[in-house]
Amino acid sequence: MTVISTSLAQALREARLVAVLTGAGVSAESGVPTFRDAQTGLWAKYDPHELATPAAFRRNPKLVWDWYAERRAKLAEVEPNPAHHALAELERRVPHFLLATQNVDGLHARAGSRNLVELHGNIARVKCSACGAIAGEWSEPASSEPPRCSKCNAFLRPDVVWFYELLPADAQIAAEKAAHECDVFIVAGTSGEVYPAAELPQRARRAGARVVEVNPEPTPLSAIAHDVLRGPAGVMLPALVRAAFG
Ligand code: BJW
Ligand code: ZN
Repeated sequence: MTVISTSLAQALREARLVAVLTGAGVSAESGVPTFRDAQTGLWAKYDPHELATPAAFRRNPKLVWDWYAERRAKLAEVEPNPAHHALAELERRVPHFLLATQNVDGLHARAGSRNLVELHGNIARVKCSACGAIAGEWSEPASSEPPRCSKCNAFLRPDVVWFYELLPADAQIAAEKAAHECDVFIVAGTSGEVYPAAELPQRARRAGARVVEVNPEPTPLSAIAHDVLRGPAGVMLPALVRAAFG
């Protein structure tokens, strides 16, 4: 496990703006499966193109709806872990902070993160697949087919971002601005394989930020990180906040 350098602790203490990008690995210790991890990942069992694309939903709305309903039900049983809490604590310790998450599980907000953007949406919300009307939060059990929009009668779908879809513009703009302006950029628990989120640490690096990766495994982003903390986020993020702020 990596030791946190005094220079990294000092950089965090002196940072005016800290930006963070998180991925599924940050929720792994809460018991939420990641996407690409070989044994436990969601896509060890399912083909993403069967489930996380607009075409997949058009082809088989019930299959896709049920997959999300099942994940939503499991999320009701999990809690934020020390990684989520450490990021909420870091936000309280630095002058300016933005957390951009690819996670749709809502655990950062539940841990108390405030300046938070959800790049890939939120699994708790549903919207119309045709007119886009937001139908609010959904907690009903799976039914024989997906529910229908009250305005146009098309199927409702989870308010998440599938492959080939644009990210919510306000979230993406806020994340890009923070990447350009931050002093320290922390990228935690993501394989760095999905764009445009994976561009954020690269943009931060080009703009002069100190880039810190937290991940037990190497990723394509390891090469651009100034500091690589090789360990679970639930251990390394609390250690990082402790090293900087005691
Ligand atoms: C731990 C840990 C612990 C484990 N502690 N760490 C070719 C065809 C089609 C599209 C493209 C293409 N080439 C490029 C594209 C663009 C595409 C893309 O990037 N594809 C790549 C796969 C190549 N991107 C898009 O389509 C995006 N939209 C877009 O670009 O629009 C413009 C466009 C329009 C038209 C055509 C093309 C482009 C949208 C991307 C949306 C991604 N959506 C998903 C599903 C969300 C809903 C849901 O939850 O079901 O988002 S996919 C999935 O991947 C999910 C995640 O947020 C995202 C990232 O995954 P993440 O979080 O990194 O998880 P993993 O599992 O990959 O990694 C976990 C990591 O944790 C690992 O590194 C572990 O080591 C680590 N770890 N334990 C710390 N304890
Ligand atoms: Zn509608």
